Amino acid sequence: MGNFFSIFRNLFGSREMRILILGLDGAGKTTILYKLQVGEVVMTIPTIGFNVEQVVYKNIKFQVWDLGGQTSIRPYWRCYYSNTDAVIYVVDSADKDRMGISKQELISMLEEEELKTALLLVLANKQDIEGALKPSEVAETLGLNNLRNRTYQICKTSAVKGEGLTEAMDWLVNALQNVK
Ligand SMILES: Nc1nc2c(ncn2[C@@H]2O[C@H](COP(=O)(O)OP(=O)(O)OP(=O)(O)O)[C@@H](O)[C@H]2O)c(=O)[nH]1
Ligand SMILES: [Mg+2]
Repeated sequence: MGNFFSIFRNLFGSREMRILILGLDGAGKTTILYKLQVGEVVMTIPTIGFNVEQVVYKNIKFQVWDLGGQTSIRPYWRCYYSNTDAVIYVVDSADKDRMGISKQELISMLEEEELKTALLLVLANKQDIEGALKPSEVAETLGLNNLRNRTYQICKTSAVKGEGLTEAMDWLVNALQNVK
């Protein structure tokens, strides 16, 4: 029966994709979520716990989980890993001091068994800030070149200006369709 239903679901493409948005506090996760959902920049406060919203993009339904990134909240990220199709990992490209911590959190997340097949979209966010690291520099600092057995992409974004999000989501939609 399970198989029958999954074939059915795939045929109609109606399964919601489960996406996690992760990254350090202040990276811009909640801003990105609402920019995707309502197309507007919403005033945010630090997320204590999580926000979950449905986002429809190119006829695909995404259930997007935006988890708070503060140090005390990060240990709870793993409670949300099961059945995740993709992780959007958001980096504040201007926060050079914490790039190392961001890398550590990314690596320990990717080591989790439950995320073994999840796609990875890294957003080098806050590109509008002068002196922000370029996407290639963010990729290098995070060690993305060393990733093995992982479908990933890095995209530059400015959530407040709404730049780069379409390109990033297009990559995600394509990549998700390819693994179906
Ligand atoms: N300049 C600039 N500021 C941004 C950008 N994206 C988000 N911000 C600002 O960064 C601050 C933090 O954004 P949030 O979206 O709340 O960050 P968060 O990742 O959800 O943080 P936590 O909920 O604490 O984990 C807010 O003041 C945003 O307006 C961007 O692309 N450029
Ligand atoms: Mg938030």
